[in-house]
Amino acid sequence: MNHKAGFVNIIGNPNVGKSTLMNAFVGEKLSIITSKAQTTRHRILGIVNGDDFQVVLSDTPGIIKPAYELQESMMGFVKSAFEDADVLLYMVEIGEQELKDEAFFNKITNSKIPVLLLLNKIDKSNQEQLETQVQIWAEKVPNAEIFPISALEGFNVKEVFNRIIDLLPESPAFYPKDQLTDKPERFFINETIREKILLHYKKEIPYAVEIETEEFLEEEKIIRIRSVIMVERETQKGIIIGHKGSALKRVGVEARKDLEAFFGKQIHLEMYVKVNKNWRSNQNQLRRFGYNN
Ligand SMILES: Nc1nc2c(ncn2[C@@H]2O[C@H](COP(=O)(O)OP(=O)(O)OP(=O)(O)O)[C@@H](O)[C@H]2O)c(=O)[nH]1
Ligand SMILES: [Mg+2]
Repeated sequence: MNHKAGFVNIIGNPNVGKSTLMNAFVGEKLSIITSKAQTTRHRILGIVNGDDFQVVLSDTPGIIKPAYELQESMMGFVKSAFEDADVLLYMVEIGEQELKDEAFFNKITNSKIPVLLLLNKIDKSNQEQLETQVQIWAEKVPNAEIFPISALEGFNVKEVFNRIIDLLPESPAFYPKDQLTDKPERFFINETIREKILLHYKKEIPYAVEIETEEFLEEEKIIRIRSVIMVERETQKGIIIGHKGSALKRVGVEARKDLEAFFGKQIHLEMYVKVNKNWRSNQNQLRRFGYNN
């Protein structure tokens, strides 16, 4: 049998469920998921391998109008995902009517490559609403095949995957067959900590945070990790730490639990908070954190 392989890139508005779908395809929690917009900041590969196929999925940040350099860079990842896709997965959620950025939307409707429009979160809708939505999107994106799905409950996910395989070109694998992602271990540590911060802090705080893992020491029975939580201002540092360190402690307890599951090993996690003034608008700092594209 001939081997198929290619790039399948997931794009769409913030919070529609892109990362949930990628994790469902891969069967691992590669991307963090929260109910807040702009959870994903990077382009993250999730590779699904079979004997005669390799699907290289890309999870991308939700499309927004950038207000500062970090967000510009996030939109750069989305742009790159248009450039190398063999199949585009354009995800919308029930109730949504438009992609806010017109230029991106035009790229989708004028796409020369196959577009699967995934109408997500149908577990939250009824038949009537679903039919109306399918009609709306069929008119807006006539070049797409529409799949109503629930990434969370796994509804129609297998069907979408089978269609992807149909559409992939014949090609040898791009990555070793035992590889699951392009990101190193430290990336997943940073993301796990950032997820807990998105979950437990309000308003602007999570958006002002970046994590850097300074030390990753794997011993026989334990992995020792030291990570810095960077904030933009002194006042944010106090908020992250909380009264007698209680807020930071909660982040540590929860992140450690997830990391133990991810690595299948005991974890010792040490964290401290540092001010890195206006890092979100500083090109050098952004490059250092992997936002160069
Ligand atoms: N009810 C329902 N909720 C879902 C479904 N898929 C995702 N969600 C929820 O929607 C929220 C956002 O999910 P994510 O996967 O983080 O969305 P995203 O598109 O990656 O978001 P950004 O990275 O911020 O652009 C989370 O609370 C998910 O649990 C679904 O099929 N049904
Ligand atoms: Mg995401």
